[in-house]
Amino acid sequence: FLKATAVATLATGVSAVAGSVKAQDKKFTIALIPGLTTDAFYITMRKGAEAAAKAVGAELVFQGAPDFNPVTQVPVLDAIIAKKPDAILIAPTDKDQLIQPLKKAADAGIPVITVDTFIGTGVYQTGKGDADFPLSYIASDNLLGGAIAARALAKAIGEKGKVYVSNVKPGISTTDQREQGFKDEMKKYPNITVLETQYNDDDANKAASQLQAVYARNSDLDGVFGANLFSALGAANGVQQAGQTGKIRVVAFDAPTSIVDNINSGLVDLAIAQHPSEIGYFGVMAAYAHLTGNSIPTAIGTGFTVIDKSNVTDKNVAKFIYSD
Ligand code: T6T
Repeated sequence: FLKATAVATLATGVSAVAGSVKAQDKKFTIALIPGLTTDAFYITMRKGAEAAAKAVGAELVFQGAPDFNPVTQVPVLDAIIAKKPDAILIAPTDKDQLIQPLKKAADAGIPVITVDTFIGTGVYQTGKGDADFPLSYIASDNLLGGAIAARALAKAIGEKGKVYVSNVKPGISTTDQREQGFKDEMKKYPNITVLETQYNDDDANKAASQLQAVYARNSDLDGVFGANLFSALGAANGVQQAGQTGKIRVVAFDAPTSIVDNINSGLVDLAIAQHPSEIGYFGVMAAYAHLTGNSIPTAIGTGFTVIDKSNVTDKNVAKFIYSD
């Protein structure tokens, strides 16, 4: 009799546990819409997101456009909304133009979290304005990144001379903030002139031609800040094509694999590596926490690793080089 009771209790216990596991274990589908698909930054972000999805048993859907442009990103977003995922993580390609398209997702009851870039002011859940509805913003501190770049470039050129920012286009929260952080910090260097920003539309070839054009107009050009992967890559190529390696100094945002050679050759002084994998990981974790009834922070800041000749071979640094 005793034995039978024990078995019955055990059996009840097991089914209770199985029941609760089942209730919590709904397989969530989390969509990640990058700024563009063919960018080592977002490829690396996807890896972090996949790792987190695996850890919580969620399915990750990664879908994006081939270029960094609201015109191509919005249709991808619409297609994702139509599939009704449990949550959307997105790097909005414009601060304003993605507000209404994302509002459609929120109105359809799909939680929205922005990763890397933000909409509106990037301050969410305030109850104010038309762009506070995303639950969280998970990204690097781009103002700080711009300031780090300015200090590094100022140091490289001996705190005097002419520099400019090679940037994507206005309206992107990340690159706007990097430029702002850079220019604010440069105000501390009275002997440095910051020339007009050159916008390349995320096209490295255009950034390379612009470098040569700026140099043609300013034979005393001392440095350039490449405010994202393609801007930096292109500006560095432009410096090399102009035969100015080591003379026109380059500070790069982002760290694709090619940055290693460029640092070793002296073409690039320093690269500010973001931690895209961390952004993806915490993006999925934040979505999962929300979906399972937990509150989440409205902003999560991720780190940087500054890479230069002195540490590029250190494996704790090299691990932040982006995946191809
Ligand atoms: O710099 C990243 C990202 O942070 C930015 O928003 C857009 O450009 C990159 O994806 C690099 O290409």
